[in-house]
Amino acid sequence: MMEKIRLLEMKSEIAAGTRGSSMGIDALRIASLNKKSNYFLRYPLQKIADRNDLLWADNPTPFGIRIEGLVEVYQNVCDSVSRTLINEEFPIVLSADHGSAGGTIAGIKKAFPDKTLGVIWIDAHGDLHSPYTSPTGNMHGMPLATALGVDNEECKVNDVKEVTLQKWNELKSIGGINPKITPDNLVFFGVRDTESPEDFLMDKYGIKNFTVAETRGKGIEHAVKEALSMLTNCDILYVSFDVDSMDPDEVSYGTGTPVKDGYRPDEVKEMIKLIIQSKKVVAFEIVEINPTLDNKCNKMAETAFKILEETTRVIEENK
Ligand code: 5AB
Ligand code: MN
Ligand code: MN
Ligand code: MN
Repeated sequence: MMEKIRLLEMKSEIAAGTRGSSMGIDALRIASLNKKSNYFLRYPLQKIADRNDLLWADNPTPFGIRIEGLVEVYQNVCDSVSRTLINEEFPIVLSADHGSAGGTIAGIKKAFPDKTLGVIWIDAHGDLHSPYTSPTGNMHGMPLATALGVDNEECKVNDVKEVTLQKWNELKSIGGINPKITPDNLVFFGVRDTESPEDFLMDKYGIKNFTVAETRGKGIEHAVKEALSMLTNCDILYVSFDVDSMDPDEVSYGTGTPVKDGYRPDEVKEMIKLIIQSKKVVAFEIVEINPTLDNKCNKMAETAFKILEETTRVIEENK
């Protein structure tokens, strides 16, 4: 059966500390124009409302910057993702920063409340912070903690205002189910830049991270097989692809938080393809493309577009 695909465009960049990722989706569009495939005409595309107006407002919540806007963003993403899934379409979420991905997870869980959801998070970062532990207050470092429903108060370093905690609790409860995933159903690929509160959680819950070296040492196929075998109890999977998982030299630093020693584009492309071939993936997301930081014109988006196109092809042929 051919899977019906729906593109969801989420330009929210309020959760990042660096400006410009809202232009990432248009950068993908520009990259697609160099191809004959008419990617952006082939699939229905739905724009999801953001709160980027808050970028020009005062920020009253230092350890959860613009968190009140992110609550709305989560709700909007959750609604669109769940509606797409209930209509038996496959959502490909094109997002600016990674902050909204907790809303994607909320939407999947809302659509499939009785299914066990597994998450494969391809990223240089753990994105496991809470307002108590974040070194920056940037919400794109926190989406997985909202999905896991963890506050990590044991590792508290910040004195967080009551209003921030209220909004944090709202974030965790979007979609009506909290927690949405359990730590044993989360697998990382490429995480190499974490802070100690995140390391604490990864140790405490034994969250598996396939490092770049381990992935290469075992071979992509073997590593993916192992990851999938850790997720056999999951009925459905979500793949979240943060482009900073790739090596900045390969993608010309076109992302807000680059970290050296990442994957090559062909490695992530292969990895995502093999994961999708498990036939359990119900949603895919790509995030954090920032053309304003790209030091080689639009190379990041061009690279990301090739991965997106191939991933879409595999989704279509595999369902
Ligand atoms: B991304 C950092 N851990 O919390 C923080 O790009 C970086 O979505 C977070 O993975 C990076 O600010 C978030 C230092
Ligand atoms: Mn991320
Ligand atoms: Mn990242
Ligand atoms: Mn990033």
